[in-house]
Amino acid sequence: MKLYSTKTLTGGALAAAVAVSFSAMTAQAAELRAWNIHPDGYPNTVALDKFAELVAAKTDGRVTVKNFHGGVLGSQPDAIEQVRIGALDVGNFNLGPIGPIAPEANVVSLPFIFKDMAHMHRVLDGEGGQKISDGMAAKGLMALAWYDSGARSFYNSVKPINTPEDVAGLKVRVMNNDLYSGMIEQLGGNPTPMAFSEVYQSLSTGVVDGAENNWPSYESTGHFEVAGYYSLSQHLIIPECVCINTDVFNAMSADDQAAVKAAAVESAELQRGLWAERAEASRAKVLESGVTFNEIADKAPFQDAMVPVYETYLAANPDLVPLVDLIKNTD
Ligand code: BDP
Repeated sequence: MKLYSTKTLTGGALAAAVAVSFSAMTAQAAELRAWNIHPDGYPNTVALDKFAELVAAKTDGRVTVKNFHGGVLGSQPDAIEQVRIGALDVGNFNLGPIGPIAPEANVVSLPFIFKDMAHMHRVLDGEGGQKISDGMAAKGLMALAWYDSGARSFYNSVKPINTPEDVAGLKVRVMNNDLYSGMIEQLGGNPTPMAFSEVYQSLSTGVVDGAENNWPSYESTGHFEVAGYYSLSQHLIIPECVCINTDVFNAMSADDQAAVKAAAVESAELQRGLWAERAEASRAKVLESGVTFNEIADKAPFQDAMVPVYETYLAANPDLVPLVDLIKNTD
């Protein structure tokens, strides 16, 4: 966070700051620097711009947000660390790469844990969501609101996937998280953790055969141009956060905290609507461009193959058994 005190300002800016400080004894404008991986027009990008607009309006300019879109500030795992240590303030993060840092947040990365998006929302809005955000806040990442990210399915440049045997031998890019590597291994494939920005090139040169993602990211990245088989496995439904450095948030006045939180929640409402529209539009666009699409008639063999992934995770995190049960028992 940049704090502009009168000491660092000169000329007109100094005059303006002094004018402000007459009306508010604690006059300091805080600029939050925010990381986003997605390009212009993507639902998250539009919603983050709305967040910035709302933060400035609701705090009368005491807090502002400067968004850095398109991943220009680096990869997601790096950006998560930067927000944790306070080198950046805010990020729209997928909970996938947060899982290795905050074990509570990792439960959402257990394959097939959510039945559908509505189930995921019910969990996040209840006790489960509270446990997850408490775990994240303790690690320096306070979740202000949750964004949608649809369901992730497999795609590759070789063949349609209908059974776990179809994954066997494929090199599949995954986000940085051992759960995803375990998931691909259990299906007989070769997991390749890799930054999002490197996937297009790796698919086109054959460094990897496939990856997995939702419709909007499959489309926005152009991955559909180089990996033309999309198979509807829907194995992961991972929420995303608008996360702020915990100390930065705690240092704000109660009014500003409430304003920033409300701005994030409002931006999330916008994002969810835009997400639903974009998921449809992206799906239509890639299918029109000739992508070979298949539903998977029987997902049970994929789900059965995940038993060891759950066992390994819960053996390493026995205290999270109740949270996993809570999610499974949420209707
Ligand atoms: C997208 C997420 C983004 C991830 C990306 C990935 O919105 O945060 O970085 O997937 O696969 O769906 O890395």
